[in-house]
Amino acid sequence: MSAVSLIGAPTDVGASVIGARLGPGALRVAGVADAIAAFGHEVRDLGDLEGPDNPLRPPVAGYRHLAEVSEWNRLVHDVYFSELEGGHLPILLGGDHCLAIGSISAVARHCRGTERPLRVLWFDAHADFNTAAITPSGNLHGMPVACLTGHGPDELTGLSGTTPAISADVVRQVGLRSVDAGEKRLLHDIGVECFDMRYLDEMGFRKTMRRALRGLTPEHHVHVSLDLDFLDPHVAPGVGTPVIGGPTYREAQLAMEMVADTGLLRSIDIVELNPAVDVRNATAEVAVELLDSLLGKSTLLRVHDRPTAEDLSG
Ligand code: NNH
Ligand code: MN
Ligand code: MN
Ligand code: MN
Repeated sequence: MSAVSLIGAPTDVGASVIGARLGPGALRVAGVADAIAAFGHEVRDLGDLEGPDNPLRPPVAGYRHLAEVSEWNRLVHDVYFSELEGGHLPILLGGDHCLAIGSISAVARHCRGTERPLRVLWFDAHADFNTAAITPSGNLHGMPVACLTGHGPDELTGLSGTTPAISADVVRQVGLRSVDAGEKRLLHDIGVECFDMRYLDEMGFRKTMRRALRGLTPEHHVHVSLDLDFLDPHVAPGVGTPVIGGPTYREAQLAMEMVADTGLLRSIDIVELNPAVDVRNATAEVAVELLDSLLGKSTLLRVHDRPTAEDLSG
């Protein structure tokens, strides 16, 4: 069984609400390492990265804290890449979602080297597809998917060694319900596959996840980027930018269980946890419970087969 590597990145340089810097500590308090060990994995807790402080400055030319965000992402990229190359399953403990530029750039570099096709599953209330020209906030945690697909500053688009790090067709976004106007147009023009809450309401989680997982082969590397504001704020209040109307606890769990069933999950981000606005660490605990499902918690429990086409049509 492969080892799981925990990489703490205690920063909120990509956000304007501060507090995500406390995320790694809260996830450790919620028992993230023991939860992983309970599945029989060796846990390599690499501790917390040390990067620049949050300078709390206004945006410059459309970006807030670009230098600090770049430095944090270089740090994340380097350690994430070396864990992947060592054959381990890295989990980024964020920190805000700008850090997924570093983690997914590392995954892209690793997949290029091993000739594995990549699928990125982006669970989020937001599309994170803003650019300097269209961002309403200048916050880089609203831009990681744009940067990864080549729309952003050179410091961030080139981290994987090739620009773009990934092509838009490897991404599936699930749970969207707050997409800015310019962002919506860009997503549409580029053709990112988005399963927003409207789609989830109409199709349900099972069919939606089957679509999001369609086309996977045994060679695929599946990366999950879990922004905790994906969940409804009644379930996960401890996030900086909550948006009402998100998935229930069980809907989110089913999504994670269906990812686990692929057997292809090889890297994870857990981001946007903000303990400063959480209630009794509940959001950190939910995050650990979602991780349980990603690692296969439901797998041994079923005594019957998975539902067949006939079960589902009836
Ligand atoms: N779309 C907004 C922005 O770009 C909010 C982004 N906030 C997030 N994204 N938490 O996941 O500022
Ligand atoms: Mn190993
Ligand atoms: Mn996000
Ligand atoms: Mn979000």
